[in-house]
Amino acid sequence: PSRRLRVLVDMDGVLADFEGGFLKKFRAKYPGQPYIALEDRRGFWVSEQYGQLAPELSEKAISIWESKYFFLELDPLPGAVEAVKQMAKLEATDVFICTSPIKKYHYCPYEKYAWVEKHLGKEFLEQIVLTRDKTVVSGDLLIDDRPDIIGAEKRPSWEHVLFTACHNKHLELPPPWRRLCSWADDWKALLDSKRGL
Ligand code: BVP
Ligand code: MG
Repeated sequence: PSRRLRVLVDMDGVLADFEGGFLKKFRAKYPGQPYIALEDRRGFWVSEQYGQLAPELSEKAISIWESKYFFLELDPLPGAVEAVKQMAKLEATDVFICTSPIKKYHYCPYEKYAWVEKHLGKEFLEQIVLTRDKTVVSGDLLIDDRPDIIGAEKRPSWEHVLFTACHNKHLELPPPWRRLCSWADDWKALLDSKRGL
């Protein structure tokens, strides 16, 4: 095959443990407040589900990821760092980290770059795409935990493969949707299925 494969890999919920980091810091900052165990998470928006528990919990939840060091201190998800480093070394394969910053921009964009440098190394700073609209980024695959990725481009070039997360694991995906269940799942076979098409 003459063409290189371009893989877009999401960050929150795919490389970085947004849900786990959120819950840990929420419980530390608001002890005694109700919270949602990861097994009970439903729906992409943490703030919405917390708001359903009690109206004031929505803004309390938001205050967690708007805080300094929230994004920087997220732990990598199991196997994520190793997988992305291996992926980037594959022949004829370009890997980009495609991630949406929150609109409160004071810390998040900086900390996303710092996280990538810390866990993946300086070389990967070249591979970061920060965008609120992933449909305008071209690629063969987008590995992302958000089920509904829409935007200005109605026919994105990538196939969205849903990365399993606590909030999406119960969703039944109609064909031809595919999942990557974790980084222990066969991501190399997934990439190979897109080569030479
Ligand atoms: O920056 C993260 C956190 C934010 O959305 C972005 C998800 O990025 P991707 O992984 O899709 O690239 N975010 C925001 C809210 C509520 C905002 Br009000 C939320 O509930 N969950 C969430 O992830
Ligand atoms: Mg995500």
